[in-house]
Amino acid sequence: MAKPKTRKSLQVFDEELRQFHMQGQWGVEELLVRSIGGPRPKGKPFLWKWETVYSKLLEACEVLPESFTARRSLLFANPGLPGHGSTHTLLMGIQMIKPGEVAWAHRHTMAAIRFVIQGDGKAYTAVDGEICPMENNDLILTPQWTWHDHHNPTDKGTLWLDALDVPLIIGLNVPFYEPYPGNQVQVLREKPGDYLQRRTAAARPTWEAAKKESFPLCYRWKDIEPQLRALAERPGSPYDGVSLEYVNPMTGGPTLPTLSCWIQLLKPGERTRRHRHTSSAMYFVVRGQGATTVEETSLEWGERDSFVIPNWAWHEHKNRSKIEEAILFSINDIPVMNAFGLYREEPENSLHTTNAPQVPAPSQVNG
Ligand code: 1HN
Repeated sequence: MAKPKTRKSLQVFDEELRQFHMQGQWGVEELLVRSIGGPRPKGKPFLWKWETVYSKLLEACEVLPESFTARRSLLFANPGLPGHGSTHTLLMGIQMIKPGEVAWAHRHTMAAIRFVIQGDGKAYTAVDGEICPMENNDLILTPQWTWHDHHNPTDKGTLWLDALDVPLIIGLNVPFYEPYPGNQVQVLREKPGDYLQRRTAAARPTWEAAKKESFPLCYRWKDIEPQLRALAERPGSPYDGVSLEYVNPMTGGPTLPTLSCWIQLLKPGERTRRHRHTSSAMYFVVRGQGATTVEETSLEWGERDSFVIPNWAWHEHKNRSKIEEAILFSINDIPVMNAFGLYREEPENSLHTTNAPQVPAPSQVNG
């Protein structure tokens, strides 16, 4: 008599598949089920106090007396993403170069922005040979694969915020890096702003191929601040106050293909409405005092503090002053989300109005 055939258990079968470097979809299903209602925020809400950052920067000047190819930038490591970045796509830090110092040129596929914290307009970053003077609150772009070095010919330390798309580029496994030949300073153009002005203004040379995204654009605070002020009395966004996105004039889009920069003003006493979105952001407090509540964590901020809002985390901002406005600079990965149709935003309380099935209650039907 033939022995009854015993059915192989799923567990044994899964193990067999593993030996052949295969996996059943049912193993992935769990991941999908966990995503009902959206992703879990990646990383933790966290705040870095300026006092600590600045004192560590001064120490870094002693323990790393010369920077050359490496940068004296203290990076914000999200406590929920060890070794990965400030958010899952962005890396932010504060850099300092000492009087007389030059950080030699290099280039990489990571794109960067600099937001100046302490600069008198004589220190500068050079991008593809273009001299970009650094003055307080100026924004300078270092698009991917452009040569860049930093120069401080003044007698005071120069400080700025670095923000890059490092975790995204590493995640996509497309990092390329090159030090400038001979580990040197790049050949600089003579007149600051000249090259840029002739190529990004209303007319450009016809004998050069038109470029779009790799210009070392500089956004001067003296131009941005009046724009922000001019809109200060408007209601702005209920979620972000009077918030402006820096525009790349060559594309009409965000500053860079992978990251966007915002400047936002919160009126005295203003409290924004809670929402969440699939993009993540890093913030730097330009002016003012307040709190940003991210999920259950209240991040109490003051001037020059930095903080992180992980993606898909509920958050709201509050300006704690009844008299002074607050100004926040931030970077986000919205362009990446938009590029793939993955940007989603959810305002508080919308779950009940948009996602839930609209079934009228029996009393409503009858009455
Ligand atoms: C970088 O190249 C700079 O050039 C600053 O100033 C910070 C952080 C990670 C990777 C590259 C710079 C950086 C960086």
